[in-house]
Amino acid sequence: MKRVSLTQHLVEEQRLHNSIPAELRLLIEVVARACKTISHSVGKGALGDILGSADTENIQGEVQKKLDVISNEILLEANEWGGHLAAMASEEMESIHPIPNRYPMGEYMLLFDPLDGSSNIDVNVSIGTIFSVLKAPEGMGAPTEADFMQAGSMQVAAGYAVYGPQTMLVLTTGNGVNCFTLDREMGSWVLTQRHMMIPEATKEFAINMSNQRHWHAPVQRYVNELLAGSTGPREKDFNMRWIASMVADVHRILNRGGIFMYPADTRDTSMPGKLRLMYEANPMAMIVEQAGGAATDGRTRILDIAPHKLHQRVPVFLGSKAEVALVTSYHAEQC
Ligand code: AHM
Ligand code: MG
Repeated sequence: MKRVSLTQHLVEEQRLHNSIPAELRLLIEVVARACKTISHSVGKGALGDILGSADTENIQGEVQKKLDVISNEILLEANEWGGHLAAMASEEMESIHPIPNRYPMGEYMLLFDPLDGSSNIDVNVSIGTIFSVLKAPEGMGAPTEADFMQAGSMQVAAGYAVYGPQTMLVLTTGNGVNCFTLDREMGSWVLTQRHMMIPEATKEFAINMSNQRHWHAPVQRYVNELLAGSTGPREKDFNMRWIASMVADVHRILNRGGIFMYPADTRDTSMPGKLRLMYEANPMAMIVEQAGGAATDGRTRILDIAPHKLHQRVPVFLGSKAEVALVTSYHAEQC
């Protein structure tokens, strides 16, 4: 197999589509380098003293794991000095992180969930990093949270790294989705899947079934039909998988087809769903759409949602197009 590195791939994409300005390419490479460092820490586990809680809480009131904090620091430090960014925002930080004055300010803004699937860290199950890149608004002064309030359709790049049996980087800059595997000996990202496309026909779904009694009627209806199997309205048996790490669940769906759901439920109307629009839903929605799939919040295309705050949560339905369309149509019938 001819090895194509991440750098070579980005340079070739730039030539082909003229869609990756040099600044953006460098920014993506810095993020990828940070993911390599995170992967190294993840791989050390107890030997690197990175397991367990950090005795701090994030803005959502969730207890932070040591690795949440370490990964956040790695991404901040790697991206501060390159001159490509105006500001960053992270699931683990209350407010935005403008680039310090000692460094030049660039024209992009980076958002990330540094370590997704935190509950899996201490049990050696796949976790990941999710990121999204926005353009800073024209003529922007000192960056504010308002500058980040752009719909997901404005993203210029999105990706995730999955730290599993292999470390992989899945990336889109708006011209399809490509996957790179980390060559641990060489320390380089090697292109291993070109133009990933989500299979249309599916027999798999991913949802946390323990919340079933709290779901709203459209989700109850959709999942009940899946569970009814070959004698039900769908006339086939479906299988269920839930890794509790969005990165790993979405990665499986990108490869095998299926639908991932984290719906809102009846418990708390002020917290619609668990996942965050800016750090999780938007980048994953861009990747999934670029791979021929779909992503909605049950009613609206995720990439069309106008954000109103940095840490906003949304219900998420994403994956194979026809499945997302069906569960979305059940929500529409409900009104
Ligand atoms: P995190 O960013 O704090 O790790 O939370 C997000 C994760 C997702 O990766 C995953 O899909 C979901 O939370 C799992 O939730 P649950 O514990 O309800 O199964
Ligand atoms: Mg997360």
